[in-house]
Amino acid sequence: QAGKIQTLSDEERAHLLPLLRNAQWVEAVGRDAIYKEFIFKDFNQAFGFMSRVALQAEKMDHHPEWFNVYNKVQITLSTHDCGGLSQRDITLATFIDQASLM
Ligand code: H2B
Repeated sequence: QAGKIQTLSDEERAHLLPLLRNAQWVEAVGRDAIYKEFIFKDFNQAFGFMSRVALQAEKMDHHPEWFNVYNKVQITLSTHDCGGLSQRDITLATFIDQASLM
């Protein structure tokens, strides 16, 4: 995590964005970010998921933008340190998908 974080290159995007799309992540409108909506059985499941993500985000020092109502969690990932999508967002998105299946 040393050095200045950079937004993903065109080459990295060409490779990664289709994989993210397959996992239901979409490119945000009007900004360099990715977005996904998660629906759980109830608030307890949603908040358990958010707790797992929160602990990992703090470990990574990389935090989601998110919105929760009851069983719904909407997440936007972007890296404000570089003003766009970086490898950190990809790493966190991968963790988030795993955490949503627990
Ligand atoms: N989270 C996200 N999503 N993007 C960042 O650039 C970021 C972060 N930077 N969490 C971290 C914290 C930075 O502000 C602190 C000072 O390390």
